[in-house]
Amino acid sequence: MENKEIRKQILNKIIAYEKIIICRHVRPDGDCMGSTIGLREILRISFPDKKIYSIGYQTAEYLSFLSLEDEKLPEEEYKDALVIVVDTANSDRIDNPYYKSGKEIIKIDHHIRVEDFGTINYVDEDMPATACIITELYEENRDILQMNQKAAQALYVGIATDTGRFRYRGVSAKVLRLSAILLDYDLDLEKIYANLYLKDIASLKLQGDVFRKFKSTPNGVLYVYVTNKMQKKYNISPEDAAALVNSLDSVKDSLIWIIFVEQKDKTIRVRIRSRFVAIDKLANKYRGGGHANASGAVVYNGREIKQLVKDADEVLEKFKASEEGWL
Ligand SMILES: [Mn+2]
Repeated sequence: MENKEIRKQILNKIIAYEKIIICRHVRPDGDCMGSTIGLREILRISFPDKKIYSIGYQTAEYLSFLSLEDEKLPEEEYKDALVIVVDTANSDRIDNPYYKSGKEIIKIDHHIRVEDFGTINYVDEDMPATACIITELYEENRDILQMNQKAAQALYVGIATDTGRFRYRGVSAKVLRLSAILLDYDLDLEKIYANLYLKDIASLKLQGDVFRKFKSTPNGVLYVYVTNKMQKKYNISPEDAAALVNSLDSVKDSLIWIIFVEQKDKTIRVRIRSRFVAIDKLANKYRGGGHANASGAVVYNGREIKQLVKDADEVLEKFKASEEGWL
C-alpha cells in the first residue's frame, strides 16, 4: 500500500479513538522523545476532548526540557485505547509492559523494518527521523491537525538529533522543508542546542581517556572499551559513556568506529557508527540492529568483542576493495 494511504488510515484511527496512548523505545533518545511529545501535543490541541497520553518507563534527563511525560496508567486503561508506538523497530524494545493490551496498535518508525507488531505498520526508511514522519502527517492534514511551539520544538529536536544536526545522508530537501515548518514556531535554537550538546567537565575527562585508549584495526576500524571502573572514576552513566562513540567520528580512512561500554550487570553494550559503509548487518549478528550507519548491539565477553572487531575489519576491508570515493 502507498505510504500516503497508510498515513490516511492512521489519521482515521486517531479520529476514531477517544483514548490514545503513545509509547516509545527503551533508552529514549532525542527522536523518540521528540516524536512522542510532538505527536502528543499535536493531538492534544487538535482534539481537546480526547484523552492523549505519552507514557514511557525510562527517562532521559537531558531531554526533560521538552516537556514531561504522563503518569503511568494501569493495564485496564489500555483496553479501550489506541496505542501508537513510535521510533521502535522491534517489540522487545518497546518501553511499556502494557502496550499489547491496547485495542489496536499502530507502529510508526523509520528504522530498517524488522518486525510488524502493529495492526497498522508504517515504516518509512527514507526518513532520517520519526519526527519527520510526524511532521509530514501534520503537514498534509493541516485542515484537521494543529501544531504549537511545544510540539514544534520537540519535533525539531527529534530531527536535529537523529540527523547529527542536519549532517547525515538522509537529510533531503524534503527533510529541510519539514524542518522549516517547525522553525516557523519561533524556536530558540541557541537554547535547544545548549540543552542537547553542552557537556560537563567529567564527560570531557572521560573523553580524554577514550582518545588515549582507542585502537585501530589494520583496515582502520577504531574501537574503544569503556570499563565500569572508568565510568566510576568520573561518575559517568553508561548512557553518557556510550554517547562518546561520536568522539571517534572524524578520522580519515577510519570509516567504522565502535564503542564498547561495560554495563552494571557486566553485559557490554556496543555502539557502532560508520560513514559510507553499512554496518547494520554486522550489528544483527550481535543481537542488535538499527540503521545503515548507526546501530547498536550487545556482547557478553572479551572473546565476542574481539570477534566483532574482526568482523568489522572484514566489512571495512571488503568495502575499501570494492568502492571508490570514500574518505
Ligand atoms: Mn529515530
